[in-house]
Amino acid sequence: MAAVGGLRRLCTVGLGAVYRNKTSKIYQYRSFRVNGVLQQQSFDSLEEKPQFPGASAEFVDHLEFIQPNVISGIPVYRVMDRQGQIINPSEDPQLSKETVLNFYQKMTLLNTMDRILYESQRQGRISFYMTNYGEEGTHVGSAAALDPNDLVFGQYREAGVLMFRGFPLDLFMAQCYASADDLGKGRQMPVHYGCKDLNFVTISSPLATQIPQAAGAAYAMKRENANRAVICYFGEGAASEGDAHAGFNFSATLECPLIFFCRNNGYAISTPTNEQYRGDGIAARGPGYGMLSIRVDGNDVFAVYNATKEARRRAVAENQPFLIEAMTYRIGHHSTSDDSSAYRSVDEVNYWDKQDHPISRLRHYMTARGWWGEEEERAWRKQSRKRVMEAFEKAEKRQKPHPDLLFSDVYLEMPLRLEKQKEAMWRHLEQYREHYPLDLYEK
Ligand SMILES: Cc1ncc(C[n+]2csc(CCOP(=O)(O)OP(=O)(O)O)c2C)c(N)n1
Ligand SMILES: [Mg+2]
Repeated sequence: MAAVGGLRRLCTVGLGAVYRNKTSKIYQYRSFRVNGVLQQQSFDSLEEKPQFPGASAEFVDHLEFIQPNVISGIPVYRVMDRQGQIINPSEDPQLSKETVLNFYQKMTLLNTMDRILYESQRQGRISFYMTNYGEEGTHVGSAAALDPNDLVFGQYREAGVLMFRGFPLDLFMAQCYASADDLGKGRQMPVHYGCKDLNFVTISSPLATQIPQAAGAAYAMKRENANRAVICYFGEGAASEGDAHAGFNFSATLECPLIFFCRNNGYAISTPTNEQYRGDGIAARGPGYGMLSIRVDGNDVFAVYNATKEARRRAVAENQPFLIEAMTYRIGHHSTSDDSSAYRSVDEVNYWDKQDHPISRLRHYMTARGWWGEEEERAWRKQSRKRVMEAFEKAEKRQKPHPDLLFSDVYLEMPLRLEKQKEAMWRHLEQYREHYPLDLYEK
């Protein structure tokens, strides 16, 4: 309770303004927000009260440093226990059978796609891959709570969000295989998806760059009065970047309809959270920025759904950012360039894989209602694998994009230096033709 009280106090910090009335007496009005509602308080400047414009506070006459653990032990909101039972019926989102089956099918389809693309990389068919194992609940729960018009900024481990929005398997495969069907025309590394029609901004690997970009986009939406929100996903490691601070602070001060969604999966490549930060995770930082914040169990798809839905509703209604820290676990290696057995134990990974997995939790929920059984599971696994394999075979056989596309889409009119580089590329390809499988590329 003490922590919650502390949070509330910190959330109400605001700015002061000075006015002079007819009798030339100085009055101060301090503005602050309580649960998003603007309040004003006046006081006489001659009183022994702090009047600094940068903080609302009282004077004290004893020296005391604020303990870093003032905000600690932020609770983890959940709806289901590990056996998929609803803990508090009033928190049950009461989604229809059809909706819940769709959640489950998207989570497992993502899992199947991950397995096949991961294996493809191991076989040398694609250059790189990143799996989403263990984080399926954070993707589907949050994506389902948004409006399709809301704009998504991802980090790179949010393929399930794009899948939930309807990005077809063919296009996932086309991107990873850099085929001629890829929306990015084969110019990005695998998993750097983007889709304008689905309001999903193309992934860029430099960590945290999406955070200030999301703040800017949300500010534009607010100014347009567009009734849209932005959601910005990032890892707990990316939250250590300076860009994260810039994005948090801009969105709070400019009061932007933005949901910051941190996937705290325990690791940033080989850096565990206990080396990544001090303090109580990422949610604890929200009050420092004047942001409403919550920590949720990211392996509970309903908790993620409820938290995102409410944050989305209020972000748009009240024009303010929200911070959601979804606690989860990265079951896979960081990427195909990583071997996580070098820095964590098999037992640790097994715990999350076997005992606290978002997919099995949702399955328990469905089984208890008689919505899903062994037979459905077997049929769905077979069908989803077949769909993924078909898309994979199609992408592998498809030609690569025309080499000229290396040079397009950056400038409206191609600068002379790029023209020259393009000519040099073709001269090189002509001269060393036997070394380049040009027949694999579109003409
Ligand atoms: C600016 C920058 N620094 C370093 C890297 C290398 N790098 C790629 S992913 C990563 C870890 C990120 O961890 P986290 O944000 O927790 O996301 P997760 O991979 O756990 O989903 C690092 C250090 C990078 N891409 N960009
Ligand atoms: Mg991480």
